[in-house]
Amino acid sequence: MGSLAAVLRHPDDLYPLLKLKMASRQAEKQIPPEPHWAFCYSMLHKVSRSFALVIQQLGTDLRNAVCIFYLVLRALDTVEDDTSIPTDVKVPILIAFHRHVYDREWHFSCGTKEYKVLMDQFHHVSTAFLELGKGYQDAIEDITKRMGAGMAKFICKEVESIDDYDEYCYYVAGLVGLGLSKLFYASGTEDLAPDSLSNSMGLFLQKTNIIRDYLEDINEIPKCRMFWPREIWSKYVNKLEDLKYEENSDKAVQCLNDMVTNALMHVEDCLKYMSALRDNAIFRFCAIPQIMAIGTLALCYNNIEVFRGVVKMRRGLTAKVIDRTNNMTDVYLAFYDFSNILKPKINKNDPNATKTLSRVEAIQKACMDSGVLNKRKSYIIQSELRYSSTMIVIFFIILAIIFSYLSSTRASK
Ligand code: IN0
Repeated sequence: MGSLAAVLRHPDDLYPLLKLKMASRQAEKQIPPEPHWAFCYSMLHKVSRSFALVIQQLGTDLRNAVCIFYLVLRALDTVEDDTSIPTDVKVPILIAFHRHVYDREWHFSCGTKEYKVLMDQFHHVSTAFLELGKGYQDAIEDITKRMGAGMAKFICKEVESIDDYDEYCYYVAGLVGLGLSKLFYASGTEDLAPDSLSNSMGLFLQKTNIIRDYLEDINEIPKCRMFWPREIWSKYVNKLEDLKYEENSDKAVQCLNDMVTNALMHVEDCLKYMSALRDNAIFRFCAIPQIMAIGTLALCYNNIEVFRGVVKMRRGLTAKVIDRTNNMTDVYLAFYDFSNILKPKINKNDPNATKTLSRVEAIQKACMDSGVLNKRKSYIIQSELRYSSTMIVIFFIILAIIFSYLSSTRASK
């Protein structure tokens, strides 16, 4: 019902939604016949729907490498997240994970739902890993080793300072950026990107997830760890969980805005990274999650709902982003548009208003300096406005028809 109402409110979502549905069906039909690859791709579809779709467009060898990289990282994450595993058992598993991927016999039962299946049947992932080219295997092994060690370091360490926050995000997401850049390079289609830019790509996505998932994470049972740095939240409340209580709404929104402002710092690096990509499939694969992230931040900024429920981009807008992101012009337009949604939400009484505004303006300047913005109107927001006026016209036409029908039936009585 909710999605029907959303489509009625945004009728131009319908076409991209149908296209996405068909692409998703098509991708599910293209699951390879070999049992280990079939397991890996169906697992990928289960744990990440839109990611599984964009991955599908990569060339076969790179696609297989990214699929395995993704599942290995998810498995590592499942071990890190499972609070029922005692630390003295967990730490050696995280540290040795890069060696387990070479061992077809290895498995460790943990996690829940689809992640439990992934862990129980991890031999399919290692069998597929062993079929990848050496360049891909080395990149996955290296990143898994560094990430496992970083996760182990943070098992007993709280995220206190902003430096800790950046360091934690580097281990769990920045390294994913470094690894993907290595895989793209190994595929022979891209130059090796500078580590600092690859890191920013991961940090921007991960910080957005950490902001968006505040309520889900704080309410998790058994208690999970939180990643909002004390250096930020302690300016507003005494305990991180106090942000969710109604009496602290003003402070909560100010803290949220501080977190969003911190995440925005990575945008210029991300634009630089994407503008250097040559291969169209790799470009789309990288750009779609980035646009989703800036869209999510624009939605979360100054929004108390982050502390009350789920704040996510509607499915139709996601479908539009997937459908309409094809080149750097689209990326600049989307970043410009979403910053324009965020900008008027900046309240001059917010303690970080000046900082936020200068970050937003720096992003808009980077988009403007690309020289492509004047050439085309935005694809996301302009069309939203156009369609909402279309909807008003349609509404009045329907009203006129009903009115004339009622008047004619009354006249005939
Ligand atoms: C990712 C990233 C990802 C994709 C493309 C390029 C990247 C460059 C640098 C770093 C990460 C990059 O994308 C996924 C996106 C994803 O999974 N989206 C979910 C939706 C959601 O809201 O979570 C979906 O269902 O589609 C991502 O978030 N991460 C990720 C993990 C592994 C790989 Cl190989 C690529 C997770 C993270 C922690 C942000 C890096």
